[in-house]
Order: sequence, then structure tokens, then C-alpha cells
Amino acid sequence: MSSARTATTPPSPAARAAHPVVRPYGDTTGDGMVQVSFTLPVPHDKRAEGAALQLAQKMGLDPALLVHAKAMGPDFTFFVVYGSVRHVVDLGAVQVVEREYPLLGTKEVNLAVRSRLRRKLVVVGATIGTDAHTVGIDAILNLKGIAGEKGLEHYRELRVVNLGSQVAVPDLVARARAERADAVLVSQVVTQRDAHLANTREMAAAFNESYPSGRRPLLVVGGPRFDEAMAADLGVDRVFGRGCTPGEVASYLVHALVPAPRGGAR
Ligand code: B12
Repeated sequence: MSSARTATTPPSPAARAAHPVVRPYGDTTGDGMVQVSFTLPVPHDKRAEGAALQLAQKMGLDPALLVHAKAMGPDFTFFVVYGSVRHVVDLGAVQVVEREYPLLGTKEVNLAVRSRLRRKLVVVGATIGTDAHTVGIDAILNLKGIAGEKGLEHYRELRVVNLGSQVAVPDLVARARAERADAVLVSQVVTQRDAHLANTREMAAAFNESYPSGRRPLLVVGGPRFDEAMAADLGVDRVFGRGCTPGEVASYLVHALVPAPRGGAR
């Protein structure tokens, strides 16, 4: 069932030529001012503040101003540093994952599924591993939705099975099989020790093992700290990041799973 893969779009020569080089802006255009925050494992004193400034200078902030320092318990200090960087951003060299499908309204999604798939499209969703952050996946799946958009449950032609949080991968695979899922939507919010990457790879491997080649459901992961360009590396079909909305996901499901109309785009 899975098909569409994503790729970053390298900038075309025309795009490179059309885009200027820019610098950060603080007080005056192009002054290079940025603000960074970090924590050092040292008690808060003058030496700690000097250490923060040394780090800022090594990071290319020159001049660097220490604007905030606060003890975080007896052994750590949190800093905010404001300073000017010499680095520039070449807008023509920026690579992003472009949306390769049109954004559809609710009615268009329902019509496409009903007329071209000719059955309900089944979506199974969960958070996996120890991740208990359900707000993101619920925003995509639940009727309530997010940002003024209703979630996938609102779409008449989608059947949504929301398994909730901390679902073990074998249970997710078993339920996806039982529900005859067309798509499996997984959320990963905690990124400590790259748990989101390890869990996603484990999940993708389990689906590949459990289904005949090319027959597994579409695998979609989402969460605020994913790199959208990592789909192939993670073994999934699509990665959605921060600010993603249900409409984008529904449109993608149509693009990836619903046969194209005869002689036209999806
Ligand atoms: C609410 C919250 C909690 C709640 C969660 C309640 C719940 N039922 O979800 C509670 C209090 C339980 C909690 C616990 C913990 N939390 Co917490 N939590 C948050 C907080 C404040 C908000 C997260 C949130 O709801 N965002 C709103 C939703 C709508 O945004 P979203 O998740 O990004 O989802 C959007 C997109 O990413 C995308 N998306 C997300 N998933 C998916 C899936 C698919 C398929 C698709 C298509 C799209 C998609 O679409 C969504 C809509 O746009 C964040 C900090 C922050 N401000 O982000 C910390 C944060 C995520 N938590 C954190 C931590 C560390 C924890 C704990 C480990 C703390 C502790 N020591 O106990 C525990 C872990 C519990 C566990 N086992 O997972 C850290 C994670 C750090 C990291 N890098 O990993 C954060 C970033 C706070 C911080 N700055 O330290 N947390």
C-alpha cells in the first residue's frame, strides 16, 4: 500500500540566483544580532558567567553580551547571551521538504475516498515507546482538531482508530493488521537520547517484517522535533513536524493512498 516517498528539493539555479544572502536582525538591518540560551554544569558565580561568554565567542558571537544568568540548583547555571554573528544565510541554498500534493478541503477528501477508493480509508494512530504526549496526535485525529481545523475523525470517509499513548510496537502492528489499516500514524514528542528516531526505526522494521513486501500500511510519523527530510532514513513514508494540521495529513493520505482520477491529478 505504501508508495509516496519524500525528498528534499535542492534549490534550482534560478532559485539560487533569485534569493539574496541575509543576516539576522536585532537593532538595525543586517546587524547579525542573535540570542541563544544554554545551561552549563557549573555553580552560578563570576567564573560561570565568564565561561558562558567564552562559549558564546567560540560560537561566533562577537561582541557577546550576557543578558541573563540564573542558578539552576547548586551545580548548574542557565544563561541567555545576546550578540552579533558574522555568519550569513544563503537563501538560495536552503533545502526544504516541499509539499508535493494539493491541500484539499474536507469535502474534497471525502469525495476522493468515496469515489476512487470506494471504501472507508482506515487510519490507526498512537504514540509509541514510553512517550505519553498525546496532545499532538489527538490534535490530528480527534474531532476537536487544531488551528481551526477539525481532526481526521471529522472526515466521514475516514475510519479512525486512536490507540492512545505508550503503545508497544507489537501491539500497534497487531492492531493495524486487525483493523486492516491503510495508514498508521505515530507520534513521538520526547527526543531525549534520540528516542524518537530509535522508536520510529523499530516501528518501521516491525511493519516491514510483519507484512509481505510492499503491502504494509502507509507509515507516517509526526512530532515537533522531527526533521521532515528524514523519512527514508527512518523507514517511513512521511514525516510531519511542528505546526502540522489535520487538513495537510488528510490531503497527504489521499495523495498517497487513493488512486488518481483518470487523466488527472489527485
Ligand atoms: C503537555 C506536556 C506534557 C504533558 C503531556 C500530556 C499529554 N496527555 O500529552 C505531561 C505533563 C504528561 C508531560 C510529561 C513529560 N514531559 Co512533556 N511537555 C508537554 C509540553 C508542555 C507541551 C506538549 C504539547 O502538548 N504540545 C502541543 C501539541 C499540539 O504540539 P505537538 O506535540 O508538537 O504536535 C503537533 C506537531 O508536532 C504534529 N504532530 C505531533 N505528533 C504527530 C503525529 C502525526 C502522525 C502527525 C501527522 C503530526 C504530529 O502535529 C501536532 C499539531 O500541530 C512540552 C513543551 C512544549 N511547549 O512543547 C513538554 C515536553 C514535550 N515534555 C518534555 C519532557 C521531558 C517530559 C517528561 C519526560 C518530564 C518528566 N521528567 O517527567 C514527561 C514524559 C512523560 C512521558 N512518559 O512521555 C520535554 C521533552 C524534551 C525532549 N527533547 O525530549 C518538553 C519539550 C518540555 C521541555 N522543554 O523540557 N509533558
